[in-house]
Amino acid sequence: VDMENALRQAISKQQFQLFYQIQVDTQGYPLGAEALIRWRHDSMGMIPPSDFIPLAEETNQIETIGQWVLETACLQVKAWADCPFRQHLTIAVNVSAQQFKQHNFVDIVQKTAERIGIDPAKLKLELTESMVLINVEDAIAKMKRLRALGFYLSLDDFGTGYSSLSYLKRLPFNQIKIDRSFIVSATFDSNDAFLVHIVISMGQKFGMDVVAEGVETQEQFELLEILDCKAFQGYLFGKPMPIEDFETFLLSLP
Ligand code: G
Ligand code: G
Ligand code: MN
Ligand code: NA
Repeated sequence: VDMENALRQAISKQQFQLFYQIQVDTQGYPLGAEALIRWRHDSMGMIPPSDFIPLAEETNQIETIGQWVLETACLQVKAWADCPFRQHLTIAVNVSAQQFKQHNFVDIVQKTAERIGIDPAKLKLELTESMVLINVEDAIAKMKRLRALGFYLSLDDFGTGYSSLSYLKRLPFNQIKIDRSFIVSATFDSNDAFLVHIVISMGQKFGMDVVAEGVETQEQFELLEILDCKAFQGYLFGKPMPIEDFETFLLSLP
């Protein structure tokens, strides 16, 4: 199969779909969702992003796909903003390195949000450390502009990269997402529990929100609460799901 061409047709064939995974506070109230792309291929069925995002990057399709994700997420933010009880919900989108390095990335995001008419604070852009470190000065400049426009910046997969601490205080993130590898081990490895504790305190000191990713068990959730974590994401609260299911799911929450 010619995956590259199949991918090129995926938007016009309406084969992409965003799945939404809930983020909650300590009380279980919904804060928002992370949008995670899925590709429904004609014959191959559902293809996970790990299997096509790298191909999209290699074949210069990620900007187009990233734009589709951004638009779709903004339209959903807008739909919730117009709906009682849903107005506060945010959506986090994953930005790829190639998208972020575009010279006009900030303009693209700003124009899209403005055209659709959303509050930029409701759109969380998830960046990773590695993509920021490709060109730190350029990244900081873009991040400052995005912050000045009111967008919310999250540092995804925190703890998996290298030079975290020295850069972190220079990078204007609103939020740190603690990588799920630390959450998995925190309940049985006291060193990892301590690392999680340090990241949470550091976030508090720097005025950043902290969200724990990949929370799967009640035990992990309780430990994170003791460590003063205020926001949570993971299978314990909900798996990524299509918007229709997500809307139904929201009705079952406090
Ligand atoms: O559920 P999950 O299999 O969705 O996601 C796997 C990986 O794919 C994660 O690292 C996630 O950040 C990435 N990913 C999911 N959706 C998107 C997207 O819309 N754009 C980009 N660039 N990456 C995504
Ligand atoms: O890399 P990023 O954090 O953007 O991607 C999130 C990935 O983690 C997605 O593939 C998503 O489906 C997955 N995920 C979300 N919650 C859980 C969880 O509780 N456990 C596991 N194993 N994976 C999760
Ligand atoms: Mn993410
Ligand atoms: Na992550």
